[in-house]
Formats: sequence, C-alpha cells, structure tokens
Amino acid sequence: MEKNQSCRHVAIIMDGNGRWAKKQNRERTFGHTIGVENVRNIAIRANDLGIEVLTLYAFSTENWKRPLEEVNFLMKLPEIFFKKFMKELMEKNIRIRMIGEWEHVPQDTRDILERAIRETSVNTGMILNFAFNYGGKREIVLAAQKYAQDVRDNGRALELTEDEFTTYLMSGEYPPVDLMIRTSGEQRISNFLLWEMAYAEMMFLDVAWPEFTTDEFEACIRDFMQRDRRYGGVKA
Ligand code: V0D
Repeated sequence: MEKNQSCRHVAIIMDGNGRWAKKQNRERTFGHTIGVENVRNIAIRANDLGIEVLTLYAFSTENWKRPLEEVNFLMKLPEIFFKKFMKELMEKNIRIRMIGEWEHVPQDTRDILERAIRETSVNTGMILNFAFNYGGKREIVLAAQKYAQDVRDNGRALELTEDEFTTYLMSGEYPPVDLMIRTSGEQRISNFLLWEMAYAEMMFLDVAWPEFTTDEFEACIRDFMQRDRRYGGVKA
C-alpha cells in the first residue's frame, strides 16, 4: 500500500484562544497573547518536519465584527510576534507571506507586515503564510475579477482550465492544501481556503489553540502520512 505520502501544505484554523482564557478567568486577550507563542512553536516544528507551506488563519474578513478593543489588540500581535521571533525566523530560513487584503488593516500594522515579508524574502525555506483579513469566497471573487481584466485588457482566452484559474488566486503559487487542522472543537471550514482545500484531509481537534502542542501537531502530520488519499478515484 502506498504510504508516506508527502505533506507539503498544512493549513490551520487557530481557534479557542478566547474560550481557553475565559475558562481560567482571564481576559480573552490573554489567550491571544499565549496563542502568539504557539504560532512560533508550531511554525518551528513544521519547518523541522520539512513542510513547504504553513498557512495560518490569523484574521478573517468576519473578525472585524468583534469588539473594537479586541480588534485593536489583535492588530498589535504581528509586531509582538516579530519583535520576539524575527531573529529566529531568519536563522531558520523561514519566509513570511500573506494572503488577504490590506484594505482596512491599520497602516502601522501594514508597515510591520510588509517589512517582515521584505526582510524574509531573501530566505529560501518554509513559507509561513498568514491569512490576514482573508475570506475564501472573497479570494475567488478577486481571482475572477483579475481574470476578467486579463480577458479585456490582454486578450486572454475565454477558455480556462482549473489549473489556469488557480494562478489568479492569492495562493496561486503554493501547492494545494494537503492537511487542514482546526483546534477547539468546531467542525467547519469558516470561509478559509475553499478552492485550495478541495482534496485536503481534515482534522478537527478538541484542544484549544494555546494548548495544542508541537508533539500533537507532529502526530497529526504522521497520521496524515498514513492516510490513503484517492482523489475520487480508486486504489491503484
Ligand atoms: C490571535 C491565535 C500571530 C489566533 C494566534 C491580527 C488569534 C494569535 C499573528 C501574526 C494572532 C500575524 C501576521 C504576522 C505575524 C504574526 C497573529 C493575528 C492574531 C491577527 F505577519 N498571532 N496572531 N495575527 N493571534
């Protein structure tokens, strides 16, 4: 039986920070702060495991509906993350990238993100890709707009394959998602990478993001490598 399939692209919905904090009578923001530490831990382990792309759902287009105070707090997390871990990211040869829209993101946060992308662009290792102000449906609509413009302005053919359409997506240069992990009990995709997860394996864990350990993460990857993916076909 064909095993040891490779795991190139892992995507994670980092859920349960607020609930985890509340359970121990702390503010939701405390959960977010601990959550940032775990972004570092999981990213380092993913890199050590040879994963090519790790996409983390940091901020969805729906997250703007949260209380302003919490949104403002969240927007400071990238800076905290880079102040603490930039040196380590460089040492580990990790590249930072983003998918999502800059619009509505505060200018100072934008500056921090753009600088991190620029400074790590010399690296050649794992891509740590943050979905930031990201929505899966929105990504597909923007790709359709871009394609339409290409037809109108550059005489792009109306004939279009799935692979060609993929190149118009923000995630167009990444391999498709092999494995999607969601922490903290909910069993939904929540408008994450819709197109990219067409054949992804899914793992829904009860553990909250701040208590999801690197060893549990590695166990998910090893479990994945044992799974038999058929892509709608039958076994060879
Ligand atoms: C809060 C759990 C790292 C999820 C993790 C603003 C909720 C901690 C980043 C980050 C967040 C984003 C971009 C970047 C570097 C770091 C982050 C947000 C929330 C949304 F380039 N953690 N983190 N961003 N949380």
